[in-house]
Amino acid sequence: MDKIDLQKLEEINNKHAIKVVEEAIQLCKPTKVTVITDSKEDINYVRELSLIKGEETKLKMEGHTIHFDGYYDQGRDKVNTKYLLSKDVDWGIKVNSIEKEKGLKEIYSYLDGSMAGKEMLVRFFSLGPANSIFSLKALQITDSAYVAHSEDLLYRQGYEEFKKLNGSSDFFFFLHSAGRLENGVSVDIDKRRIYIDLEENRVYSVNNQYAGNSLGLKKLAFRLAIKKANEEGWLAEHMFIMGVHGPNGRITYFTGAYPSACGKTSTAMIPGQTVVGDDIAYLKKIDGVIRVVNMESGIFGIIHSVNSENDPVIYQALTTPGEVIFSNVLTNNGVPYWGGMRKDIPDKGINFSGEWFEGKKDNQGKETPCSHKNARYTLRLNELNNIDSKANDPDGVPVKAIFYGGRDSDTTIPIVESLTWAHGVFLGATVESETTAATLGARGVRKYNPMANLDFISVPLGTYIENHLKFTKDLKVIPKISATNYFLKDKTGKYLNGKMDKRVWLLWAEGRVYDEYEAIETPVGLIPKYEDLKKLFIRELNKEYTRVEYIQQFSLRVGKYQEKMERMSRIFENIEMPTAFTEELKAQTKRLRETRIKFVEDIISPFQFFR
Ligand code: SPV
Ligand code: MN
Repeated sequence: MDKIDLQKLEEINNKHAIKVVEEAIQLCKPTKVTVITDSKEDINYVRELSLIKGEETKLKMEGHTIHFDGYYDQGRDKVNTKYLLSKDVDWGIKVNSIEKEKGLKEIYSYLDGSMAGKEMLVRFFSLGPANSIFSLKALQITDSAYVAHSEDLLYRQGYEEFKKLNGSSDFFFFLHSAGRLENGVSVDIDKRRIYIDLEENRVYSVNNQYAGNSLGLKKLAFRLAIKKANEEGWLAEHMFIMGVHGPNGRITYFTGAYPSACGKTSTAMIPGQTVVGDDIAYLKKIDGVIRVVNMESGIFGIIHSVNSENDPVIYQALTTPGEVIFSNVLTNNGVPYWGGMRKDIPDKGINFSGEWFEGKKDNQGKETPCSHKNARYTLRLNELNNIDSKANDPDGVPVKAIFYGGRDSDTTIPIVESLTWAHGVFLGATVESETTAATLGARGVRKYNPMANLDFISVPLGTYIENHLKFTKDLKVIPKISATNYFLKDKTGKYLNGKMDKRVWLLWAEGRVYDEYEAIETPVGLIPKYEDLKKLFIRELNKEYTRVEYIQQFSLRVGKYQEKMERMSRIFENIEMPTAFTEELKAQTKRLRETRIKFVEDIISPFQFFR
């Protein structure tokens, strides 16, 4: 490390931070170490370095670049992401772990000398707005300029914030090496490891580049934050945050949790509303009100199907000058293309598989698409014309409503408001979703995913749910919770709802916060009345919403719900859960059974509940 970098490091005046940097240098043996502050020059240096090293390439449009991850490194690696645990734990959910000493030995062996001939970047970030009681600090060390650059778009600078730690060790630490590279891509994928040390608030990641694996601040910091939140009585959630714009200029803040690739970003981007965040939220109780901040400041979003009609705001940002990193899409002549963009796609170019041409097959004989299903864009929220004016407010925004949803083709109705907070927690805790391309492995398999957070929960499930249940204690305003499902299909496999219908569900729930709409009580919760939806569909989407559509979408599929409760009973049978949760499961099951006896039919029209 040269003098200037050393001075930058020493200026933060934190012996713990200096120690971890020293240890990382000894282990990874970089040729050069560069410390990045919050200055424009330093941030620009990272941006340029990524181009010089070829991790990113310039596209035609000003500020746009493209990055490729390895062919086998296109999603989160759940198999090789493990907790380092010194003793066995029973969290009630499957915990992927490795004995700590053994795991450390293994990952140290992969990290040993991993940066020989390379440059180590040392970066400081703030998870949450500056000068905020919500925010945590994070130190990222990486040999990937792409990783450091992405984090610069996605997170807030923290070099100055680190100085405010006053020497404390209360920060997260992430050490990443992309490992051996060929054509700018990690090659030792069989040695890809992501090991999380909850005791030390540290994560080691090696031999990978896909952001969900490599960027410490994304899902790895999230796991550390969940543990911290549970210990301290706040919530770290896989949630968007948005301002829903109701009548007369009223803005009501919502959060919503959805599994990866199940409509979280597209909900936050619904036209006419404003976005605070699209992935990770920190919620705290302040003066009897739940307030929330986006711990990020950018979006790492799925690009598939982003087009001017489905996602006009993002599409605009992706097709105009501004700082954007495209990853794993197709390029031809410096122009990016992706599946579902509704533009003519050239029949050849470069994509995540290398030289691509239409009809190219992988080694299993399957056709390689022009862009990967999990191809992404990375940009700062302030590139978007719908950013909420309070997106960076250190006090956060007040939460009035919460959505939970999964990808469910045959059971849950498009929107249902919970009967109580505890019932809402139950709805969130029993989310099921069909798997997607956001993680490696099979797609379309129904999986239980509590609060859309199964992959990230880092404490016993019972403790995690208890933390939600007791969150309303001493609250002046209790947010309304609703469960949504955007993926309901008819018998022929056709989706029953359009992508923009979310806008109606949001506005209905917004009105419900102020008791402006009546609701129909059903055994699974409170549902909208046809007349209210009809008006909202006309007002918001200029669409005629028919009674037939309403009946198709909002009929209670009692038999299917009962099957779901049977699956839940089996799951929770062996998990230690809070009594209030178990009571909700029992009560839900009983209400469904009674309904079945009373109505006999398997599918009950919403009009039958309304009299
Ligand atoms: C998700 O998969 O939930 C994401 C992208 O937000 S990743 O960074 O891969 O986690
Ligand atoms: Mn996510």
